[in-house]
Amino acid sequence: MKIVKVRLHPVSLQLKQPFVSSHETLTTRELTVVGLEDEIGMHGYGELEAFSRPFYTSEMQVTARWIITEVLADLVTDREFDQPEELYRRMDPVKDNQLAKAAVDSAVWDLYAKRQGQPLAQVLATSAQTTWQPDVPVGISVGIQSLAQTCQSVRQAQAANYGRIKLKVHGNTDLKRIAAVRKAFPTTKLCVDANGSLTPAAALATEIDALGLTMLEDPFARNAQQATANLQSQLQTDLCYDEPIESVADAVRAIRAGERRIISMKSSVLGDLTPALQLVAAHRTEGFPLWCGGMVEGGVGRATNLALASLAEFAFPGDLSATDRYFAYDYAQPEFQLRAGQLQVPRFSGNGVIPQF
Ligand code: OSB
Ligand code: MG
Repeated sequence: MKIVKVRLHPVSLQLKQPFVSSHETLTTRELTVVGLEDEIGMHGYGELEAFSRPFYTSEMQVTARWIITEVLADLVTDREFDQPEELYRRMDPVKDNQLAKAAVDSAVWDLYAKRQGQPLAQVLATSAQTTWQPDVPVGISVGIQSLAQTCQSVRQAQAANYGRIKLKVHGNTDLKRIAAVRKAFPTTKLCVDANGSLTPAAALATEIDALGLTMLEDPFARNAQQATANLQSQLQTDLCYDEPIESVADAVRAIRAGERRIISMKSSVLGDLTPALQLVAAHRTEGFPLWCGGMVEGGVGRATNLALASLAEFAFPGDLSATDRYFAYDYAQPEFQLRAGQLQVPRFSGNGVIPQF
């Protein structure tokens, strides 16, 4: 098969409520859908997950769109290929720019699955020699807000049967808010994501352990590897890396160095499904627990992530909440609805959603 045309479709989704992390406040999710057309007129779609500003990653929507139209499109067009991996190798000469590559790669996988008449989840499971489940337990990420609002969000998440509740935190002093949430919900399983906002301090490990968390994601800035390894060695609580994992090698190195015990995989940050499957393979040999992170995706990105998170290797529910947790309206149909804490992998071929532009 071969790609004959690459198209970019910018979309903008209004968040129902601002989503606050220690990096930025999101009120609008600007996205780009990459549409590929092949030689027999079939289409594949992938989502560009960069944000509008370079606070979470150095890539932004505007820079990544440029990389795709001016560089990547040419590399993948009019080249015969049998497997997505072959086309992915065509992008190797381009340094970094993983989110841009990921948008193209996930569109290639969608197209490849459609050509086979199979759901993306099935095609990924075959490629990774594993199994997938049609109903995937999912978790919710709760942004930074007041204590009362946080408690209300936890209550709502429990009522909706989310399988994992993750609270964003900003800085050491904000851990007091988490301690108060813990007091209000003594037995609820809670995770915390600091997005690198904590600073090493004498009593930090004790304070964190007292919260009784399932895991703490990204305590320190991403280059603070030694501080993270020291913290992990003092903690009962498992640390999880999200932001420092930009490659399979990063994950394996950090596990072996004892910096953390759990990996949150963002397939778009890795460069998408081709490297994501390599991380699944690394998980098998290294044995670290793996789960699927989120980037406040629109419909196509959510569908891609859900296919990945449906693989048997994912140990915890991913940050893959229902469409209506963030958006009143999504550009892709069908939207994802939560049933008993699970999202259903669409039964159609490819990633299973149809974007409407
Ligand atoms: O750090 O996991 C993160 C959202 C945007 C950028 C980074 C992160 C997040 C989330 C939300 O935590 C995940 C989601 O629900 O998509
Ligand atoms: Mg995170």
